[in-house]
Amino acid sequence: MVVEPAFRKFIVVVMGSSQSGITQFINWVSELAPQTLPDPNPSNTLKPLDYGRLTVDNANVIYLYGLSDESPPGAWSFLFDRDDYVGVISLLDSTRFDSFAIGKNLINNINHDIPYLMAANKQEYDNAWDLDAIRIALHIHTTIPILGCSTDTGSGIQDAIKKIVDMMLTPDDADDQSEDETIGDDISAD
Ligand SMILES: Nc1nc2c(ncn2[C@@H]2O[C@H](COP(=O)(O)OP(=O)(O)OP(=O)(O)O)[C@@H](O)[C@H]2O)c(=O)[nH]1
Ligand SMILES: [Mg+2]
Repeated sequence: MVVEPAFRKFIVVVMGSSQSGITQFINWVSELAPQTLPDPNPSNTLKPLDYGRLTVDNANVIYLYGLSDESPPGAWSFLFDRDDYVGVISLLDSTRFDSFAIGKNLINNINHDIPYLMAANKQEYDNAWDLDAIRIALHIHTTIPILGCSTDTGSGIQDAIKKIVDMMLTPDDADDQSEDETIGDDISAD
């Protein structure tokens, strides 16, 4: 008898500063035409979030949600509060130091049992910070992956998705991260 594998739903929240490339990231990965979801609050004052989906196979589907600092995670807390696998990609604009600080502060506001990695976008620019420099500047512990990517060329995006899915499937990594919450020291971009 053939046993069908259990269906798995992966939630990937892509968070970062405005203009870091969140919309392009999600649209690059997603099999759907570009989509957004409206603010769930009655006031509807927040920016809609980007939404996408990637069907890996019959048993594994990745749902992507994009939050920027204009759509703070608090308003979308239901995304992080579910039984599905949840992981976060913190998207940084590698050409802008202020984007690093915002990305890090957004990460500080989520439950650190959730696995996360940093994706340094716009790496193809000559003035892009390299990954080691970003790690040093932000005091990111070596247990947190920092991957380079470009949502213009597509380089590094699949690697980031694969990595965050791996991290969701290996909760021990998340435990390691939670012990390293010191990476979450607030920093300012001035
Ligand atoms: N060269 C280059 N440009 C990029 C890259 N990613 C995004 N951009 C550009 O950066 C700008 C912002 O990209 P978006 O995907 O709209 O970024 P966002 O974070 O969704 O921005 P907002 O929703 O407006 O806050 C656009 O002009 C993109 O074309 C990249 O990897 N390389
Ligand atoms: Mg956008």
